[in-house]
Amino acid sequence: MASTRSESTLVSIGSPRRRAVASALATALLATLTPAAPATAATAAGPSSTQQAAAGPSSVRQAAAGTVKVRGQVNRPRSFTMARLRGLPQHTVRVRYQTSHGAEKHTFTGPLLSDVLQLTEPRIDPDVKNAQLRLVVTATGSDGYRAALAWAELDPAFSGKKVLLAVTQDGAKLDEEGPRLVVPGDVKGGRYVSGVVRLHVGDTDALDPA
Ligand SMILES: Nc1nc2c(c(=O)[nH]1)N[C@H]1C(S)=C(S)[C@@H](COP(=O)(O)O)O[C@H]1N2
Ligand SMILES: [Mo]
Repeated sequence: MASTRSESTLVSIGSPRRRAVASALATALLATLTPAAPATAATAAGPSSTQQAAAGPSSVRQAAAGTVKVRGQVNRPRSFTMARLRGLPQHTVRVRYQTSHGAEKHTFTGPLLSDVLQLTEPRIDPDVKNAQLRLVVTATGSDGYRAALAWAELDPAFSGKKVLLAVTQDGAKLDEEGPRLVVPGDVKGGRYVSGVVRLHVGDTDALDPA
């Protein structure tokens, strides 16, 4: 119960993850705009989205959030802006999941994670049977939060589910905090990583070379 209790304690003062993401964004913004200024004002007050919008031009906000780097076992490592993610074929999913603060029900839109990753050309050995099933993908948020998926889970042809890198939640753009991993079918919300800044494609052969 220890982990549940600590999560509940945080929840009692608000939404810890949103605060963490917003706080990281505000700190990055402050560092960009006023490098010498201490971040105490923004972190103590908890920045509102209005304050963030008023803080500077959109180019500054873009630099702080909304760009996803893809690295690892890929032939073409690259970054995706929110605009680029919106330019890919868009899918819509309606999902529900459980959190420490109750049940959540949301509609997300965005590209399939598999479509995003295919553009980076994951290295798959054609001489190994179902080599793609050996791959794992991690998604990391701006707060360092991370969750892993096996390749088969994010391949809609395999799992039958649409795993998204969502750019909207309930019709609202996620441009401020960045895209969100959406894993339909997950009972708990833990893999709905918010503010994704990095995707890593890994080969499990490196973990178990035998
Ligand atoms: N970046 C980031 N994403 C995160 C978390 C986090 O701490 N950081 N918490 C996860 C957990 S444990 C849950 S239950 C859900 C909560 O989703 P909600 O904010 O839509 O309720 O977000 C997930 N995504
Ligand atoms: Mo959670």
